[in-house]
Amino acid sequence: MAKSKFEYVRSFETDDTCLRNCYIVVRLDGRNFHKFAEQHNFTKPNDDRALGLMARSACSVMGDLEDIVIAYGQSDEFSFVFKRSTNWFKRRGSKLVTHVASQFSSSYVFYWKEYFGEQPLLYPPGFDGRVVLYPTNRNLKDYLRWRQADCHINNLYNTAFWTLVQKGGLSTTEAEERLNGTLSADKNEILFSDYNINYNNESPLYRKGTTLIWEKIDETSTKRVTLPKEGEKEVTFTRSRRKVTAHYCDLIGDLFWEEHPDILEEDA
Ligand code: DGT
Ligand code: MG
Ligand code: MG
Ligand code: MG
Ligand code: MG
Repeated sequence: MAKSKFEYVRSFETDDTCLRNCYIVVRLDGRNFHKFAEQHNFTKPNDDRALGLMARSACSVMGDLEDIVIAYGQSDEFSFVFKRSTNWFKRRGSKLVTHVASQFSSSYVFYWKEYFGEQPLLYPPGFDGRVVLYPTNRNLKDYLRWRQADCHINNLYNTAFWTLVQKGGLSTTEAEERLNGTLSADKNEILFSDYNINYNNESPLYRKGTTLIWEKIDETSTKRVTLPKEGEKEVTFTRSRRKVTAHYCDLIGDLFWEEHPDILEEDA
């Protein structure tokens, strides 16, 4: 077909191909979730329904989009790591980030009821997305460690803050003043001495965030079959299937990475 005289406008499109050999990370973050959480009565500091829905939506992204090897989420954010050799959408950054963001957002709405029951979704939530490239395994692991350290710092602060308010009867201003200038050890100490809370016993979902990876799951099922000589017989089948599994584990040490050597490819 002949090209129209308007065809030249295509040349205005810019090339956003992600550099080869790099891991492609797409991070989404809920838009104005401070307000969204208030309006939907999220429990403070952590709402199991909200965190569950985030993870469910991330599972949907992993299942529907190819080549995501690991995802990590906390609060209103989720990061998705594409394997470094991915050629999905010819590594075009805009395609990758928009597909992840739209699949995630529509899943968030689609699965809302499974987590919030009859509580209505008051307006359509949105998520921003960005693309970051990491050239080495060390950089990629440090990226995830950075997000998990952020989870830890925020969750320790929020746990101390809301304990002071909910159990200690302090106003939010007083709680803020009480925590001003405190170090991690001080916050642990406040929780332990004044409220008998051992922070390390708080749910790992809150302290570590959610890590999603692909794992081989052996599924056994039994079927009744009719064999020519033996007649009807019960037979057990074992099938190996790839499934997204959730973990609430430490990513900062080396253990997780040693236990899951298949997640990352060798550095070139
Ligand atoms: P943004 O991202 O610049 O559009 O603005 P926000 O408000 O989304 O800010 P951000 O992403 O830095 O902080 C996440 C907010 O989401 C934070 O205000 C607390 C809220 N949030 C996330 N998870 C929970 C939860 O489980 N419970 C409650 N109460 N709030 C949560
Ligand atoms: Mg933000
Ligand atoms: Mg946000
Ligand atoms: Mg956030
Ligand atoms: Mg199209």
